[in-house]
Amino acid sequence: MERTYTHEVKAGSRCLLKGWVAQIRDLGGLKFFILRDREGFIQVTLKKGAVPQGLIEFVNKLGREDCVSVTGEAKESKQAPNGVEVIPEKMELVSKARSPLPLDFDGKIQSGVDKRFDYRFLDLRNPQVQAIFRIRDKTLTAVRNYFESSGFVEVQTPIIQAAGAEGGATLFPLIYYQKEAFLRQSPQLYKQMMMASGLDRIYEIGSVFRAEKFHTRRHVSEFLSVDAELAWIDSEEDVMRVLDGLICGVYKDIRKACRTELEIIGRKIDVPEAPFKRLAYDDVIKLLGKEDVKIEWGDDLDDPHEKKLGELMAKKGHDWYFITKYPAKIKPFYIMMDGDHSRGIDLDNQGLEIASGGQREHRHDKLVSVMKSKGLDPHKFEFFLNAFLWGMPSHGGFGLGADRLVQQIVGIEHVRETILFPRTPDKLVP
Ligand code: AMO
Repeated sequence: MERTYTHEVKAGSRCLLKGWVAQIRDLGGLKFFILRDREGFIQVTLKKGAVPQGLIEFVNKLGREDCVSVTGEAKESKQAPNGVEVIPEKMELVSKARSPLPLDFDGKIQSGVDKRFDYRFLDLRNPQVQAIFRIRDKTLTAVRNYFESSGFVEVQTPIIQAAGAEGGATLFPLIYYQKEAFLRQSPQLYKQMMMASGLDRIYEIGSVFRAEKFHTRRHVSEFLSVDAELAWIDSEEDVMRVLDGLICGVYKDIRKACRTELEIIGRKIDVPEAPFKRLAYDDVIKLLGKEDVKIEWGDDLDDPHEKKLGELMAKKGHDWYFITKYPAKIKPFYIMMDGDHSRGIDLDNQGLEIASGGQREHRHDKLVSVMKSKGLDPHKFEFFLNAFLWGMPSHGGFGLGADRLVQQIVGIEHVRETILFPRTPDKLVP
């Protein structure tokens, strides 16, 4: 007989269930336990005299979180949680669980964060925690659907790299056959090189690494980056249009595909309306200047600035907004500069940066001079600069933090909750 999941059980039919013992109750002549599987819960009922004595003895020895398989007949029941109960004919112990459990994962998501991550496999038995990862899965499917339907080609570029693109401070070094190498901070240089290949529109979904020194609700040391790059663009507006479409597409798909999961975590989401507000950096400074957060023209936006801006934008009805025309001095060398300003953009949602990108500098000589002005040695980037020598189209793109996107969709305080085994400055195991 094929396995039946709990949500497939119908009164009047036979079933084979496999799962964990979530609860046991003994009312003397009546014993029952709740079996939990990936899809939910079901009650297994044993009435003395109505089922073989061997099965009663089997249940007497059961403990919480034992793995069992149950073959039986499903019957309608007013008392059972879903209106159905299973009367067992055969039961097998697949594995015994130790007692006591090191973690109580029943009910609401518990505090005791360290313990939860130490025993993440148990933490995930909480349906609310599991729902986050189902939503994460569907988010990535939605991201792929958007790109595939918009003419993007998925690529994979190296994780082990000889040079970083996002500054030396957050590089993780490693030894690569007696040479120094690094874990990538971003596929930046490789995705740009692809623009000289003729593939025109590419995307990559992959892990990137940052040796972040601080502990915040939005930083981890390893995160999943959704990177896109498109050629023959007129300006950064073409990049923002892709982000408009991507975010709306994801929210639309999630609303449809994750009804149950959103209900489990008690979350309601609306599909945002595009195009999102474009707000120039200079206007951000003017807006924040009237508030009690200290910032001057040329400063990057830190957590308190982003939060405050999020509040101000929410009042104006904008949950999603772009910050455009950043100062040249705070944007990396690969962004196209426009005098004191740049064509770099960020996309924020309710005070949290979700994506960053812009139009790139595609003119070789200009690129080399910006590199030098930012104190970089162009010789170290020869492999990258070569791609600009034999016909490089105008191009632009973005990197989007997939974990932060899931964080916003599920509405959870800390980004690490969206990662199975998060890496932070003090978390390397498990
Ligand atoms: P940036 O460094 O802004 O840009 O990163 C892109 C996006 O990645 C997410 N992010 C993080 N998420 C979790 N933990 C972190 N430590 C972390 N750091 C960044 C954010 C951010 O917006 N190469 C450029 C992108 C480009 O221009 O195409 C880059 O990596 O959501």
